[in-house]
Amino acid sequence: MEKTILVTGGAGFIGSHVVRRFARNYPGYMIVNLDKLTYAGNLDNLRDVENLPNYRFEKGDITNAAFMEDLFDRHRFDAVIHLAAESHVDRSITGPMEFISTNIIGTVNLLNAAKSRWTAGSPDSLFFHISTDEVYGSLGSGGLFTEKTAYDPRSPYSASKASSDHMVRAWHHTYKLPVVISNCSNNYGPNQFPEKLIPLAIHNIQTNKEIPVYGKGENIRDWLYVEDHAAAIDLIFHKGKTGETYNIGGNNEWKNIDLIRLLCGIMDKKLGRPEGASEKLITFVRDRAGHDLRYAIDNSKVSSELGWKPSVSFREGLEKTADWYLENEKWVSAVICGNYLEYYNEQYNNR
Ligand code: NAD
Ligand code: TDX
Repeated sequence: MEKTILVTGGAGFIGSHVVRRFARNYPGYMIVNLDKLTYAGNLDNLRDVENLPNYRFEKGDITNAAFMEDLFDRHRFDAVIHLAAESHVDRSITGPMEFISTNIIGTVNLLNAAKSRWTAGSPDSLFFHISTDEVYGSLGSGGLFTEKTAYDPRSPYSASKASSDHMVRAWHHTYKLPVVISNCSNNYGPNQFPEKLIPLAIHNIQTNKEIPVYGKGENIRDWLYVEDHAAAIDLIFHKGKTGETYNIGGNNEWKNIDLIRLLCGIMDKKLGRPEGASEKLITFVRDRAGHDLRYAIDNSKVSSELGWKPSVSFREGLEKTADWYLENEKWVSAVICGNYLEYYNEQYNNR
C-alpha cells in the first residue's frame, strides 16, 4: 500500500462520501474508518464499499486517548482526515458538554497520537482537519468569510470547532506537525441525518408534517452538494500547502424560506401533488437561540490555487437529494426511530 489513511467519522454524512471517494479512487491507499457510531454514524452509508480490499472499519471513540494511541500503533497511519465531531447546532444548545469532549478533547487526542509518531522527517504525513464556516461567526447583509476573517464563534458547536482549529494550528506552530485545515459552508445531499434542515424538510413534506422554519426564515446559508465537498477534500489532501487554511463554499446563498419554497415545488412534482400543496406545511416556529444571520464563503483561494469549483447546481443537487431520500425510505425509518423521536419531540413540540 502506498499510504494508510485514518478517516475519523467516516460513518457519518460527509465522512461516508469521503471514505467512498478515497477507497474507490485510490486502490493503493488503505482507508481505515474510525467511528464511534453515535446516533449520527451509520454503517449502512458504506455498504457499497465495505468489502473493498483497501477499506477497514474500526469502532472507537476519539475521546479515548489510550484507544487512539493503540490504533496508531496498529495501523501506522501516514495521514489523518479528521471529520469525527458532534455536528448539530441545536443539540449543542441543549447539551454542550458532548461537543466540548468530542470536538476539542477528541481532536487533541488525535493530534497527540500523530505528533508522537510522525517525526519531522516523515515526508508524506498530514493531519487534515475538517472544519466549518461557523467559526467565523455571523455576517450582516454584505461581505464574505475569507481565510483571514477573525474567528467569532457564537454557538457551543461553533466555539468547539473554533477551539479545535486553534489546537490544530498550535500543534503545527509549536510541534511542527504537518497540518492543513478546511472550513466549509453548509453541506446537503444523500445520507445526511434528518435533524438537519434539508433532509428534515424532505421527510416532513413526504409524510405531510409541518415544516418548522425558525424565526421568519430570513437566515441565509451558503449550500454545497456533499460530493463537491468530498472533491475539494481530495484536492486539498493531495495538493494543499502544509500549514494553510482553505475555505470551501458553493457561491450559493439562500434565505431559508426561499430554499424551503424551492424544495416544496420540487417535492410537489415528485409526489404528484398540485402546485403549492407542500408550501401549506410551512410553519414558522420559535427562533434558534443566538441564531447566526448569514454565512457566505469567499472560495477564491481554493479555486485559484487548486482549481476547485462546485460542479452540481443547487436545483440539480436538491433533485438528486430528494430522489435519494424518496428511494431510501428504509434508511430514513431506521435512523428516525427511538432516541431521534424523543429528540424531535423535545426540539419541536410547543415551539
Ligand atoms: P455527522 O454528524 O453526520 O457525522 C459525524 C460522525 O462522527 C458520525 O459518524 C459519528 O458517529 C462520528 N463521531 C461522533 N463522535 C465521535 C467520537 N467521539 N469518536 C468517534 N467518532 C465520533 O457530521 P457531518 O455533517 O458529516 O460533519 C462531518 C465533519 O464536517 C464535522 O467535523 C463537521 O464539523 C464538519 N462540517 C460539516 C458541515 C455540514 O454542513 N454538515 C459543514 C462544514 C463542516
Ligand atoms: O428545523 C429547522 N428549521 C430551521 O429553520 C432546522 C433544523 C434548521 N433551521 C434553520 C437553521 C439554519 O439557519 O435552517 C438553517 C440550517 O440549519 P441546519 O441544517 O441545522 O444547519 P446549520 O445550523 O446552518 O449548520 C450546518 O452547517 C455548518 C451543519 O449542521 C454544521 O455541522 C456545519 O458546520
